[in-house]
Amino acid sequence: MERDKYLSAIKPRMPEKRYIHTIGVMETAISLAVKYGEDSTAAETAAILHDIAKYADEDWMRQMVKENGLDARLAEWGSEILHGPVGAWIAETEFNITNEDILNSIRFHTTGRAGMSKLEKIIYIADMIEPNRKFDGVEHLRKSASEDLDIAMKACICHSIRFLVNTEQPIYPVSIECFNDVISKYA
Ligand code: DGI
Ligand code: FE
Ligand code: FE
Repeated sequence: MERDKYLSAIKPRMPEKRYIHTIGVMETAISLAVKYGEDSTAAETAAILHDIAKYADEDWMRQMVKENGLDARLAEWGSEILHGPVGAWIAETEFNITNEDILNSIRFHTTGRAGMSKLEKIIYIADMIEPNRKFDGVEHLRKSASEDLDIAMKACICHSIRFLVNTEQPIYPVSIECFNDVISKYA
């Protein structure tokens, strides 16, 4: 089964805690896919692989970005922002995943982006609300995900941008593009 193949590929690349998080994202993404009429196998694959590059060496990731023509804006950023795009590149080159929607769901799982697909929203939201996540406001995000995918997406990106501003962290332009897109559509 593909699930077992992907799970055994990610397990040695991350600490136990991150693996447990990944299982939580997988289960949450599958249930959102069933609820909102998305392909649950695609959701499963994207969820299992979404953090595959989380513990990759930062300099190696920067090198991959350069050598493989990934978004040039990434060059200035650390592993928090690099692990999505580099993870998508690993999924494509090492696991031969060709489904662009799965690759984009991995690529944009940290920042979101303008014009996200249903699968991309599912992975972005599942990453934030999976059962092992514990932060103020997560219950509200879980409740909105049980009601409406777009309203949940808006609540999640707003939470993320608010957190970054409150903690005085630089915001990657693609995160802002996501925020602007979502608030203009779902005011
Ligand atoms: O990999 P995870 O911890 O499961 O979650 P993630 O990929 O959504 O986020 C990783 C981190 O990146 C998290 O601490 C939030 C942070 N992040 C998200 N968007 C931005 C960001 N950090 C900065 N500096 N700028 C962003 O736009
Ligand atoms: Fe991540
Ligand atoms: Fe994650």
